[in-house]
Amino acid sequence: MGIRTFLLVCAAPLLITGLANAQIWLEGFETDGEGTRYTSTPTGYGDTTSDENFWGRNGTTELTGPSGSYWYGGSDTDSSSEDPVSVTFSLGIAGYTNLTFSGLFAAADTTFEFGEYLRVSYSVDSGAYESLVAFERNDDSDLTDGTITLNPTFALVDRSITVSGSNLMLKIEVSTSSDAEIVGFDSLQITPEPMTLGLLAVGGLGLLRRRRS
Ligand SMILES: [Ca+2]
Ligand SMILES: [Ca+2]
Repeated sequence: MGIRTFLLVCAAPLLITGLANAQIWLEGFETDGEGTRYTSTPTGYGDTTSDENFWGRNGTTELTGPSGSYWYGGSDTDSSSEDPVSVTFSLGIAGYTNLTFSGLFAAADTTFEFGEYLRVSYSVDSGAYESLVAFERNDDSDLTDGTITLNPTFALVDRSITVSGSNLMLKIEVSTSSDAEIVGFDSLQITPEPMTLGLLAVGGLGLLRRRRS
């Protein structure tokens, strides 16, 4: 084994570990990204220090356990000019096929009515939006996706996305009808799935093998 191959073999695990930790995207709302990192409809409104009638960044402790100080969300959103309200994110995903979406989600422990929700959907290269995760009102007046029931402490939610394209649009839509109905999300992330990394690793080893033969 030549010294160059030896160094490549030594570096491969570090490279793969690095890729495993590499997020394609992270949005934590610690600074205002309206119009640059995301687009809200209507444009984010309300005071970041108030939990009443808002759609945008919020720094209150009405929802607990966000990442950092700020999260994004809303309450009484049907009193705005739009219902549902939404926020969209545009990401470059060229070269990736198996992705994981994850985020922290929470909702104040209150009485939601039927027809109120927090939904996350996605679109690849301007195609139709498809549902990724949908928290809908159940018989107990909570918002749930059937597995995770939202409560005032942020909980981790993740989903796999298989994609083929160069642009991924993520859209979060919310419909609620009172100041007490606060929903929020934070630390939204897209990471490559382990399968993708495994293939990269196999591809890398194949390259080394060819170099050695
Ligand atoms: Ca945050
Ligand atoms: Ca309501």
